[in-house]
Amino acid sequence: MKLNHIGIAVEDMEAARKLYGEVMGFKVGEPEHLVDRGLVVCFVDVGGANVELLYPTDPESAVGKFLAKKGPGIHHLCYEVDDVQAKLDSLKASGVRLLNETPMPGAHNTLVAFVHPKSVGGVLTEFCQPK
Ligand code: CMX
Repeated sequence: MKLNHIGIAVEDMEAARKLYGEVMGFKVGEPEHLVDRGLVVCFVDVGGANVELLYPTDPESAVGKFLAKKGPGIHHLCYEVDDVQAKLDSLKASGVRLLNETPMPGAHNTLVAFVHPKSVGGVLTEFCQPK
């Protein structure tokens, strides 16, 4: 198990890409529009793990609501596992509140699932499995 990415909610994707690329000097990928989730995501290679910039195209999406309530900043952590369904089953058995009972397709050819922040110390937590 390892850290795959840190999701960061941004108010302006182009400004954020410039900040991470030109100003901080990281390798910034191309934005990917996840239409069904009302979201544009963009991965930044920060060495070993990634930063995932998150820009909501829909104010009613999870990230849209987060931005309105808390403003820009860290939105979630994502851990990579070999078998996301097995991880969900074991978390559920331990009493952790799942937001997804079964994994769904995520960005970059992965299967992903989320766990409610209130059941894991206030941090929205995602698990992903490369397909
Ligand atoms: N990190 C920590 N706490 C968070 C949070 C976050 N990102 N988002 C919401 N919360 C907190 C709220 O502040 C609130 O706390 P208080 O009650 O103390 O004010 C509580 O969680 C609200 O919980 P809720 O009423 O059950 O749910 P919301 O409608 O606010 O939705 C959440 C929150 C996490 C359930 C919802 O955003 C969700 O289902 N997220 C998973 C999917 C997601 O975030 N997708 C975008 C990521 C990118 C991708 O899809 O790849």
